Amino acid sequence: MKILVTGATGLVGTAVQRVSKSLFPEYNMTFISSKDCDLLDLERTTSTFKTHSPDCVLHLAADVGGLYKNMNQKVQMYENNLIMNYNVIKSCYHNNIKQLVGMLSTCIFPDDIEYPIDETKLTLGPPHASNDAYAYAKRMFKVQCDAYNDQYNTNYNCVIPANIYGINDNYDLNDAHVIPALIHKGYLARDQGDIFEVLGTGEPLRQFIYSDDLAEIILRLLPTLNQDSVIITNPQEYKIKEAATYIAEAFEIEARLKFQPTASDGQYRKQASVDHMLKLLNTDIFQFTSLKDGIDRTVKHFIDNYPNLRI
Ligand code: NAP
Ligand code: GFB
Repeated sequence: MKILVTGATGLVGTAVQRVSKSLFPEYNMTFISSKDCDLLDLERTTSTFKTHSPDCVLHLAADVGGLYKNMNQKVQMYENNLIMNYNVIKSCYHNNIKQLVGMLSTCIFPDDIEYPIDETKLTLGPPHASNDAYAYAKRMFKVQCDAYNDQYNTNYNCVIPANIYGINDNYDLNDAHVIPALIHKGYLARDQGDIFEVLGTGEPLRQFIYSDDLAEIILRLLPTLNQDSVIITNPQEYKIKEAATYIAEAFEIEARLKFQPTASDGQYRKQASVDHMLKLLNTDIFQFTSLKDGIDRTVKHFIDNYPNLRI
């Protein structure tokens, strides 16, 4: 199976590179980043897909960020993701590529909803205001995939992760997701003897999936994915304060942990069900990396590779 992967240099892209080499040698994988092809350029994207002519495009590339990037850069998050996704779908169809797998996120589901979230609930209401621009761009990806599947009988679908973390993340102090942002802050606090500031109350709940676990599940499901989408995450929920405490312990700065309760908490909860994922995996358990182990591994990689990371 010849698979072309966009977003190769990213958190998930590098995890797919590692995991495919070790666990899925039978897959013929090609990885591209924006240096190989700017997905905002339709002509370039169509010609790149024609050159590789894969059986499947695994579309990981996106303009991605945490709560604060989503609140402060709504225009960029909407336009870049809408255009990239539009170009990828058009280029797949133009080149008669049989399968496309794209990435949504559990944060794009309605905020006011009965938990757990499942794949049928995506359009039951508006997403949380903190990331509505990004969320609607992602929802439009699914609308366009469904339209092609309906009209041209294509096999374009989406996987829907919760919050992902792991090595090679984006650690930008303002734009990153919570775990990489706090790992960067923890590193600086330890070295500069500063307080370790966690924004918000620490009370919101999140499901976190380690990047290599996500990559393994996507690669295991890839050959059987059909037109409906599937939520993929470690189902365990953690308070932000629990994740922050694991990070403080990894840097041995527990005494310096301080919350900034006046800062935004963002969405309080987005608990999603993994029933469909387990059914597709044909199992009732998957051995996920624990949040503590995943954070310890990511902190060690950060310390060993600082500053040659996306900081
Ligand atoms: P990431 O680390 O920020 O990586 C994004 C990738 O997209 C990078 O490799 C980047 O390549 C590429 N990219 C950005 N703009 C591009 C362009 N114009 N043309 C070509 N490539 C471009 O993101 P990630 O965390 O791996 O996310 C992967 C996917 O999972 C995304 O679709 C995201 O929406 C989704 N997702 C992420 C999370 C999360 O918590 N991280 C949660 C749910 C869903 P360059 O480095 O060359 O620019
Ligand atoms: O991962 P995160 O930035 O985004 O997590 P979301 C935000 C939560 O972590 C909020 C707390 O409760 C914040 O108050 N937090 C504490 C921090 N300290 C920090 C910090 O230093 N940086 C950050 N970023 N948060 C995102 C969506 O929502 O979920 C994206 O906006 C994406 O679109 C992602 O889909 C998966 O989990 O709130």
